[in-house]
Amino acid sequence: MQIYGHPFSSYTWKVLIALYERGAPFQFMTLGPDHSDNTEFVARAAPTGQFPVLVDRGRVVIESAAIIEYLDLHHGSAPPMVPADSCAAIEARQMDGVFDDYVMAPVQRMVAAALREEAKRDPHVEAEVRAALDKSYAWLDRWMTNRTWAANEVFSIADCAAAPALFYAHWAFPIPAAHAALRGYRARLLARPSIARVIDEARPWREYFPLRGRGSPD
Ligand SMILES: N[C@@H](CCC(=O)N[C@@H](CS)C(=O)NCC(=O)O)C(=O)O
Repeated sequence: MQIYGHPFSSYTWKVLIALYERGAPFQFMTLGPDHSDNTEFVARAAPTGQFPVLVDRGRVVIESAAIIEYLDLHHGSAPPMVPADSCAAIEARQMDGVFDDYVMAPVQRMVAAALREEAKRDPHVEAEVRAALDKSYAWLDRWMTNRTWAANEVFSIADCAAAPALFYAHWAFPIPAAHAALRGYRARLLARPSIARVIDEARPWREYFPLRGRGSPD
């Protein structure tokens, strides 16, 4: 099995965390200017060349959530990242979507704005992203009160999504100290071995994070 991605990419982390949790062996196919054949493959495999992409015995799977569900079915031995019980699966998928759409997406919007040349930057992006994250942080702080993990009190796809989303979001727009439940959850995520591993593997690329001057990653 091959995974195309980049060690610093949030959605690659999401899948790597599931792979490390499940102890599934794989070959990592790094993307970037030094690996143009990998980059060309991904450009054809996914609609906008987004990653990660999984290739397994000729089958190509795109989208981090679908890749994680594929791993549950075919690779590794841990409990599934999307619970087998359909009711529990709804909560896991719900929280996966919350972290992707309401935490990671605003951060990606801010990253894209920061990468644009200054004269072409939309001056409203920062305030809009901050407002979106303020709402998400407050909602998530209430959700995480009296919870250990984001869904069903077991580690799941929701936590795979939460780890990169909260790692980068807090670095760019620190979570207020008053949101103790959310900050505690982020700390729990960062201490989990599968997540500590992706964070460590990404350290060499930290200087490329365009919002790096705004806060502290750890
Ligand atoms: N919905 C996709 C999002 C993937 C995504 O946004 N990946 C980023 C890297 S972290 C990417 O490919 N960015 C470049 C692009 O969209 O062209 C998923 O869940 O896999």
